[in-house]
Amino acid sequence: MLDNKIRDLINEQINKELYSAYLYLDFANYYHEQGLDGFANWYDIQAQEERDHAMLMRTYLHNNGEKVLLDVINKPDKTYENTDSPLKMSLEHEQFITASINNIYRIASELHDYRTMQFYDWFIKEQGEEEKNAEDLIRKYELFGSDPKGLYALNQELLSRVYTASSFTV
Ligand code: OFO
Repeated sequence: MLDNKIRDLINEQINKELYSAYLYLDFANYYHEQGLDGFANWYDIQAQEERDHAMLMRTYLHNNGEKVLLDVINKPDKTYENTDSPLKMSLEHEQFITASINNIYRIASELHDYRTMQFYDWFIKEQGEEEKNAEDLIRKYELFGSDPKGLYALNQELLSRVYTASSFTV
């Protein structure tokens, strides 16, 4: 059994991960509409990964005899003014998620909940990678996105991304 505070925070985090999936699907829809299938593919895969994160946390609660409480997932309400708007929003969103996961880790540490800290070690590393990926994409867009050939090449690069399930298990 986990401390109620930790249980509630993990349930909230599951909702945030599912919202992340929803948000990234919305980004993917936008890029499909723009004819940028590579960018759309990138965010389709991001959405799958976010769902996986939610499922890992769900399994963690189950394994610890805790109740999983699914809450309403907010509607993505973003408007995209430019082709790079989702890229910037993605970085901001990942920073928000990192702060949220760090908060769970901090509280687990205060409660001497070493099991939860160990579980979230993987997510802390993952967030570092996701923030870096988001920053790299913004940078590449700044370098190549304004040139049609550059944008085409970047779109092709993102189209080659394939989904691989995480090797992390609970
Ligand atoms: Fe769930 O990995 Fe980022 O947000």
